[in-house]
Amino acid sequence: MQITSFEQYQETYKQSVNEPEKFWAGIAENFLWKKKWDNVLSWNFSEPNIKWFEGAKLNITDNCLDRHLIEHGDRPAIIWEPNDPEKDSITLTYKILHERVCRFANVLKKNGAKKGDRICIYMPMVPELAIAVLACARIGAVHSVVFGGFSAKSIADRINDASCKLVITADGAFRGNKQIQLKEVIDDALIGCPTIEKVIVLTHTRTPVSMLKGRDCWWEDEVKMVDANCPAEEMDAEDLLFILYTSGSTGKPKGVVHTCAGYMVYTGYTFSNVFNYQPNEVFFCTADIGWITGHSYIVYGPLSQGATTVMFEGIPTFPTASRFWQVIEKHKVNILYTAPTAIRSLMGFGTEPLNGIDLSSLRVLGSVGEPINEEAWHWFDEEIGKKKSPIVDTWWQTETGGIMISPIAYVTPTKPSFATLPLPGIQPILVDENGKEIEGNGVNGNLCIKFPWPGMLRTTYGDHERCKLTYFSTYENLYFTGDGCLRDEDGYYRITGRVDDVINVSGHRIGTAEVENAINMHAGVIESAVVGYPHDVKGQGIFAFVIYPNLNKDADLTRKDILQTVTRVIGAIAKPDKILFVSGLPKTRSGKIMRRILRKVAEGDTGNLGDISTLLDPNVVNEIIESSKTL
Ligand code: 6R9
Repeated sequence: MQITSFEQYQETYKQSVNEPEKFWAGIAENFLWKKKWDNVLSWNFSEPNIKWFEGAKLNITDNCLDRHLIEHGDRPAIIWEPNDPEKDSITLTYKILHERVCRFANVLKKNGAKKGDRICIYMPMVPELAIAVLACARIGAVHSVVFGGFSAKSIADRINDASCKLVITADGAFRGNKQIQLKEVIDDALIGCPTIEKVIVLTHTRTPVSMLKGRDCWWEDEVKMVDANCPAEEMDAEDLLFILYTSGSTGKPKGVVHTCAGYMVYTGYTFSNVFNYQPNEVFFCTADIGWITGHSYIVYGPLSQGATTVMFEGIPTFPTASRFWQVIEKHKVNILYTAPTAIRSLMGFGTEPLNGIDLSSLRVLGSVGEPINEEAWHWFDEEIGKKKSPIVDTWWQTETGGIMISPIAYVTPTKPSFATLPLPGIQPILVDENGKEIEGNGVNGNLCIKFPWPGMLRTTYGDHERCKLTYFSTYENLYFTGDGCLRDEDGYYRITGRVDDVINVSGHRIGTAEVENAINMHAGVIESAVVGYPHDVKGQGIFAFVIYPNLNKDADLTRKDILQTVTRVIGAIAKPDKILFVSGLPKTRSGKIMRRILRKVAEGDTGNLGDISTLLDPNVVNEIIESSKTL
């Protein structure tokens, strides 16, 4: 199923559009099924109702583990690199990973988990995280992984939204020279989570934790009490595989739902093609499993293809800015998949951290999460890829399950800052505000997809109407991505960024409304408005305009207080980079905040604010501009 030439890509693409069902059925033949499908696809985008491979029976872990055992049981499945370079890395072969997943799956059963139950996972980037994810899939439980940077309140909201029954966590996590007390955060969260019956805790940082009798147990004790024999649960194609929460335009994060068969086929196919993965190569995706990139391209995609996947616990700059490059040298990484924010941050250290490090194993480079600027693209190409490794700039989303628009390594001619062309099976279209298709090349518009693909979301957990409203109602019969996009003269796509109220900070999606809600919870705050602004390393930074009439402490301390509140409510990842105290916000007569103006102020571009005559009180704008000069 690997495409090896541009002509073959063009042919395959044509076929995939003309006969999508035949195309995807052909791809699905490369996987292991307990029973094959009766029907490849039934769909409509109006409800929406999307079903792929209906009637098929499978378990994704049979595909990620069991099917590799006979021929490749001793091949490394996961190479784990710890935060501290002085500690040993760990290699789990497919045989060992299979054994440990089965054993932990039995632990889950012993603790009352069954098919269909939701399980929250809040863990550091250790092999046990991948094991926990796969063990859920093994027994048909639905995992909901929450990134280690979220607060107790965010975790509680997610646990309650999905009525989770179990939590899997660890005492703590290492991140550079910091430690995060994961169990403590979970204890705080669980005060408000009546559905949780059991908490399984892995020992990792060896920080003291409180263990509640009857509810909490140790991972290490539990695995001793069960055997390692656990046949995979037979799942229907459209049974839920996982929920992953992501931010949108409104205040409340949505639980994006992915199902078993389509997600498996799509992540496996895209992994194998986009990265041109060859047997025995080492693939290193630097994301955290708490995000979709980690789900699809650390765990499921690579493992379903029998690949060796690197899991890195640390951060690119600890203990020094050479760390990423040392990991690549040490494990002879062939394919590196990372984010523009990491590239820009490392670029800031120059080439000195690269001295004496052998990067010659690298063959393919990948980028994901946000638009990659040309400067970062060229640095990546020249300094890391030595101009011999193609860069795949992969555009996709939590909702799409896998990569959608991207070069295929060694197949698609690349162009800096362009995600280039749609993968086979993906039918993008650009539309104007009224939903009218913008045809031809050299055009700009809102990016939509007009035909289903196997990896797409099926619903938002517990609220199908919201899924319909968010993605399928803006434009009739189209999936709306929320991104703006340019199609250039060659028909190449370049993603220009979100057109909704979502900010992309270091590749993490953060809703402006979410941050505003958190700031508004702070005592003394009357109202706030949050916008994104260009940031050299993070891509976008968070700028908050806050009405706080009685500044009785000094402004700096109040700013820090507000940051504390945001950290409590959402997590440290949502902390504004800048807070400006203002006495009013620019509102229209109908009471809507004119964010366009605030964005200009945040960018420092106040020369031409456009028409402000519809504002209730145009004076507010001058005042905001004046005080912004004091920041
Ligand atoms: C995989 C992931 C999705 C949003 C998406 C877009 C931005 C992702 C990009 C990109 C430009 C790329 N995005 N990849 N923008 N070029 N190669 O990141 O999922 O966290 O859901 O974010 O990220 O704005 O809509 P997710």
